[in-house]
Amino acid sequence: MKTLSPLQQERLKYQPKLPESLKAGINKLICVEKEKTEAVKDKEQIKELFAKTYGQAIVEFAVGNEEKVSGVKNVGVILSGGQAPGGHNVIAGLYDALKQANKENKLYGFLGGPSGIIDGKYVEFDDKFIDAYRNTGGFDIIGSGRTKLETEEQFKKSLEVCKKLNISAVVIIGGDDSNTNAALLAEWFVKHDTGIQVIGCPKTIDGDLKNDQIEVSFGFDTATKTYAELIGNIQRDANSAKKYWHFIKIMGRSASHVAVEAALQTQPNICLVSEEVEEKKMSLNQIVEDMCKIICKRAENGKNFGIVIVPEGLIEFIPEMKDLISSLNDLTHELESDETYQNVRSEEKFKIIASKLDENNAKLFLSLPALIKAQLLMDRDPHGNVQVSRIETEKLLIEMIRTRLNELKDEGVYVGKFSDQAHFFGYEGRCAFPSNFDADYCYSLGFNAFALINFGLTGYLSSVKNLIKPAKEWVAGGVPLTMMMNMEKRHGEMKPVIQKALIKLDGKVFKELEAMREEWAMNDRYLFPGAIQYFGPSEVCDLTTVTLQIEHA
Ligand code: FBP
Repeated sequence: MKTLSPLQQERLKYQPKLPESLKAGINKLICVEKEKTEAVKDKEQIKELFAKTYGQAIVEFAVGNEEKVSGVKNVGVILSGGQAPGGHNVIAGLYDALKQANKENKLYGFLGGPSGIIDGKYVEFDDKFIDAYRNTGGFDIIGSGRTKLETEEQFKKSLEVCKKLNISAVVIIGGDDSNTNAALLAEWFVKHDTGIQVIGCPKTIDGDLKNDQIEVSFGFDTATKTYAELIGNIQRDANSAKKYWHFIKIMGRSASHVAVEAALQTQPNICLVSEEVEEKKMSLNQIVEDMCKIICKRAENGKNFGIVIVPEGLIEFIPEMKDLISSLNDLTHELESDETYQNVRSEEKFKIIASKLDENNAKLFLSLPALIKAQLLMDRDPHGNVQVSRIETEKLLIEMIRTRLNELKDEGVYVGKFSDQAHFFGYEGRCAFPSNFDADYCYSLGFNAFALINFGLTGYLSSVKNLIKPAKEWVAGGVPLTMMMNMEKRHGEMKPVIQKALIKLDGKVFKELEAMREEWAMNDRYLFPGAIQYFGPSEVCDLTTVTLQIEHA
């Protein structure tokens, strides 16, 4: 029996590229302080909550003249939140830098996400352990979890575990919520004089952890290329059979970056953008009406097929739905311990919920198909987010469109035949082998995280910039986590959190999509990107996403 596929064997040999500065060696680096920072919003509140770590300077690494000697350090690492291709390489980069700095250094991996540090569940890495995971997808090396680190008790337990293992720094690899955890833990460790540092690494396929300093989160490149391959294949099928409208929901919990990037790579007939829906205050009916117009026009031209991309987070951006979901968040939290509610059947639950909503929300809630009502009431994640990956927005749209097209048919406006196929691309892309870009980027982020630790920094996010250039020209450094924070309502309370980066409607990426939409809708301009290439010419294997190219051209 084989234990590794041929591609697995070949990928293990891939040598990730590092920026010039990091390549020079961990003990040769010098740390250059750049400008001091402020929180993006709610400055005074964030400053008060993060009195010890607020306002630090951005840093960049350069190569110095001398080789320094690094003291012995034990570090712990946590994978947090949803899987993203390249997580294993972050750990590999961190491990290699730590061993390069001092062979006596140790790296511990906390098991199952942030709960691992609280419960003291860990492994110690060695060369053999790490080597088996180089350039592989997934987070199975130590597992992941979504535990929110925020209580005094959790912090105290984490401290005990760190003391036991003599750990002086913790690296949290995660998205916006997980790096909010990192910021809180960093602050607590400084406030309690523990001497333990905390560094974050920007992970999430969603691409919404970005700003002037963080050009992209890791995993976005691989996931979008994987979805683009699948969409391209479906486009070929649609164009061959010419009989189905394919509705493809694409993962990305909040912002539409993944959907937009996948659309730029494939040029479908319709790509909804959640941020636009919110900005234009579009109702569900309006969205359906706009889509029906395109479906009718294509039918007039004899085209009863097409491709629609639906961002996973759409439902939360439709103003009326956003309001409803926000009320449902509070209500489901309130009813969590209500045994009568918990034990009744769905239909009864719907009635109880409707009786507690205001008139408009109750009307909207009751008008939704039972499937969607039930999905809207499912458990929130530990951060209070509704689990949009489990809401079948694509099916809701299909159902509403079918009803509307029947009406339009009766009025003689629609002359076609509507047959649909619903798809959800999410888990297909989250654990793919990291692309060359993600393999290099992640390895650099991990290596760089140790550089930040070695300079005694805490409350920083590992940052590698200049990403549309070849890896050797990338710029390594760190960005204070408090710089990205603002106050938001979670579980009914205002909390400090890292602000999500949404699609900017006046930004270059959206403008590019907007300019081409009409053409894509009527004249099929499908692109077929094919599979991610790991070996071969650089123009095919080392391409960055279209988003990065447009944003940083
Ligand atoms: P992160 O923000 O943790 O990176 O989440 C990414 C993500 O893949 C989202 O796109 C998706 O909505 C969510 O995780 C699904 O998570 P889960 O599989 O835990 O339900």
